[in-house]
Amino acid sequence: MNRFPALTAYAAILLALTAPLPARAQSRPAGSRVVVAYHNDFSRQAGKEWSQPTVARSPNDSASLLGPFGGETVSLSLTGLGKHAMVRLSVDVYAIGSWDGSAKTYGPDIWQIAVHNGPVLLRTTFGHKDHSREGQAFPGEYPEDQSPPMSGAMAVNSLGYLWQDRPTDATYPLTLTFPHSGETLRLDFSAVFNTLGKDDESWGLGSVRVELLDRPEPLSQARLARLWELLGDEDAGTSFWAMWALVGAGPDAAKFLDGQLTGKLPPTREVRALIAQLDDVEWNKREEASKALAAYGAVVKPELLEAAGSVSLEVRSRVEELLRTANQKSSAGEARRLGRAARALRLIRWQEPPLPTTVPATAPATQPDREP
Ligand SMILES: [Ca+2]
Repeated sequence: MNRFPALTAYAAILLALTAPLPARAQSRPAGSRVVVAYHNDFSRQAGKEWSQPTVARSPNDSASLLGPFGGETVSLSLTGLGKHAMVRLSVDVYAIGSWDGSAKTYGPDIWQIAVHNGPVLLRTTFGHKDHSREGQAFPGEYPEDQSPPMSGAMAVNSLGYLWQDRPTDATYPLTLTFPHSGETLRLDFSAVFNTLGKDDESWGLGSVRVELLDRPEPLSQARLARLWELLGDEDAGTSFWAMWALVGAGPDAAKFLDGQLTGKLPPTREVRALIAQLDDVEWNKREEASKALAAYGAVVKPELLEAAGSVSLEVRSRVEELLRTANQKSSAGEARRLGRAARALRLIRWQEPPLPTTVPATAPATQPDREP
């Protein structure tokens, strides 16, 4: 079983980030001021901060959870947050039942966290080893990343949920730190399953903690450079957690990434215009936009991920194909690095330009709604 590879990678990165500092850097200010804005392990109840405050005990009575939920959106709304620069979200996700990962048959089974009216923080798939021979996107993002089923799981079959009389659950711990300074925060957790029966897959949250940090995590130039290397790591989880370490470093990391990506990023407005053109009434125009986006390669992944939840089946179908093939323009490691770097930049700067309303993860695109 692949229980710990992503955790190991994440631990290695954390270790690298917390290793003793050279003497010159030790004069920097002490750690961030951290305020716990919200914490619930659901052992008692969930309040009106949740759009669906349903709590349960796991069948073997080993854990409490918010849920279980199906293919729906569940929101956490926090208000009166006070002054802060960053939010650190820690959550244990329970994937319950026959999750099929990124499989084309019975899948993909997609799970997502988004900031309402803000960025998609994570759009991934989970797969149970008994159901997902094609693997899953976690620890990474769907559809570009691929890892063995249950990669990054902290525990497997520990909750007592059964699917056709066999134990079928996995627990995924997540910690994501991102810039946020508003008085209110709404997080949308959602899933979309490709499923035959409504009880095939479900999900729950085992623990949710939201902390407010007064500043980003400072990183030395040497550590920024090391994370730049790790962004292109062949292990999807290592690359994924390196991206999140950069996002947690905020403006310093953005400045560093700007330097690395000079001349490589097309104007966002142009990319968004091309994505809008993917839904043109004329097939020729849609094809033209697909080809232009494909030519940019991995650096347009942030915009493609934003469009992956589009209401248009045609756009979703074309975007998923572009995300799948975005790595072909350059070597896999370089493409992964560029895609992650562009995405880190977008996540760091999401509060600067207004973003369109985030839509929940939508049903997977299987058939275009218009024929050529
Ligand atoms: Ca499924």
